[in-house]
Amino acid sequence: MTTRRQALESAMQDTTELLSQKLDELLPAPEGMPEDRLFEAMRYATLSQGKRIRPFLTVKTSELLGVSIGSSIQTAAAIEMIHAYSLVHDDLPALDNDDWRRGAPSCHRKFDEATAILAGDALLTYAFEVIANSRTHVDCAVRLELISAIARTAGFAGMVGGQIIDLNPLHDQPDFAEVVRLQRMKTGALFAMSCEAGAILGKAPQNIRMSLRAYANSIGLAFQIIDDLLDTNGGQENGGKGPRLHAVEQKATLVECLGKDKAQEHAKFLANQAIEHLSAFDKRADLLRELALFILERES
Ligand code: GRG
Repeated sequence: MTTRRQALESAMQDTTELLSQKLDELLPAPEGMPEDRLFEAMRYATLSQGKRIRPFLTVKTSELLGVSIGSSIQTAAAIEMIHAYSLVHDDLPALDNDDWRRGAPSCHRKFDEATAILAGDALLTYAFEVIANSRTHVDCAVRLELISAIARTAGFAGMVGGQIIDLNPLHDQPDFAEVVRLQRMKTGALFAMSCEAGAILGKAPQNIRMSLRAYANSIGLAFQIIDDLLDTNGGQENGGKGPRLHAVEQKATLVECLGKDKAQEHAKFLANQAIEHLSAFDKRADLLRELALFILERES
């Protein structure tokens, strides 16, 4: 008998394969042009082995709302490009200064700093070109709504805003609410967007959109707590990032606020809360429910 976890892992594998094909098709390929190095860096950053959680969220929320896989995988590919850009830039010496990403040298270590900056820029801008394409959705109003929501997510009110707060903490001992706000912007915003994308593509009513965002907010925060717990333990086995104790110690995290045990408990509470947010859906949302539990138990 297939367990829920096996079903989730198999569904995630299917999405990963579809996504890899789509990214390979969309990303520019080196073909003897002066800009080949840029194309290679864009591919290196995007086609490497990530967990592909955000694309999975877009594909599965889309499926719940009857959206075609053609639309959802194209949208998921654009969102993954934005995720890849954020990792490339975050690893740069001016930000986290990480030599490793996804078990391999980070983009600026593999290529060079200037190429990594430009590859990140190109991935971010190309993501919007992909969303604007009619293959994303036939209705241009839907595409415009996606563009607007993704721009808000990636920009000063979301990922970039979260990143600057993370770099320049206001004071030494930020409280729980301040750290939650930071994590919502830095990590949670793209999780929420990945789920909301399905709702936008499916022209879902507001209550469904809100339920999916609430689900994503809860798993996004749980994901970040687990990530910080993994970072606290450090080690090369941690997603190939290598020991990051130095980085964690300087940053405001919920693990720091709550302590390891309470942080773990809070992540569990958030995963259960996420599952409750899916109460409007029948068993077709079971993979999303299982994902909330998977996030709690992940080891990389
Ligand atoms: C705008 C430069 C910039 C950054 C925005 C998202 C972000 C802020 C920085 C990325 C670095 C980082 C460690 C963010 C915390 C969220 C997180 C744990 C990202 C890694 O996500 P995974 O584990 O990565 O899903 P994979 O490699 O599996 O895709």
